[in-house]
Amino acid sequence: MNEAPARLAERVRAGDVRAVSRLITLVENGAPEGREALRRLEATPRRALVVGVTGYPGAGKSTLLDQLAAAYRRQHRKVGILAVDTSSPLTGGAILGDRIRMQAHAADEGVFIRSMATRGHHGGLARATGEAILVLDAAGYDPILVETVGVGQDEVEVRGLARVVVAVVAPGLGDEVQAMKAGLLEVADLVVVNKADHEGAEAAVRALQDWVPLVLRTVAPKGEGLPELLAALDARRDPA
Ligand SMILES: Nc1nc2c(ncn2[C@@H]2O[C@H](COP(=O)(O)OP(=O)(O)OP(=O)(O)O)[C@@H](O)[C@H]2O)c(=O)[nH]1
Ligand SMILES: [Mg+2]
Repeated sequence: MNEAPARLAERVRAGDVRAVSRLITLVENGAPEGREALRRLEATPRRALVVGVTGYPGAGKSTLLDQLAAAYRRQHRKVGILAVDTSSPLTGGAILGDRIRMQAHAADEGVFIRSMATRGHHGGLARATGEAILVLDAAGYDPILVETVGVGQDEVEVRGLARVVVAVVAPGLGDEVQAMKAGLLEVADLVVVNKADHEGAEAAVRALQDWVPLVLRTVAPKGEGLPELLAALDARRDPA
């Protein structure tokens, strides 16, 4: 009987960052010992608030995640961030970009950041990301923030994984309202009109209010609107 998976699971449960990282890699690669360690974690109660953040490229998802992570750190919570990259031509640069923008948290042991490439496999987001969420949850990360680009199936799959889904749009990125009618709005619990410092933000908010119960405005780099977003997310936590 191989004891390595049991030990790995134990280290994950103890919050060992390297074990978390290693297990996610094993699971991504479909390694049997990864599956075995994961199986041992499945009985761990799921506690984390899982937040899906989706929206079109460049809307400001990563900037917003960065601000959310900073705010949660001030509350002394361990934050997990999964940036899902579908490696489509549209999002090919996402991994590097996310890493660079997240460097502020690189030295912080309380923030775990991982880019996940689903490499275009159908359903890949749900499988690999769902398993990574389980690992982070078992290791005590709460909240777990998952960034996906809302240009395909990803936002639908993230709906199945997240307790709350935030759709991020920006005014002036084209016909975002029409585009959102096509799918993003169906999966979103709330919509954030980011880049509210840009022209057209007010009109975007008004148009969206007809479609979703909650529309917030943010200027992510300045942290404007962040307290309202944090409150909206907290309201969706399960009662303890
Ligand atoms: N003026 C303004 N710029 C912003 C705002 N939020 C983000 N940006 C800028 O918009 C650009 C894109 O922001 P990101 O956070 O990378 O957007 P993203 O949605 O994560 O992009 P992808 O991951 O590539 O889809 C960056 O240059 C940000 O600095 C905002 O509220 N106002
Ligand atoms: Mg991004």
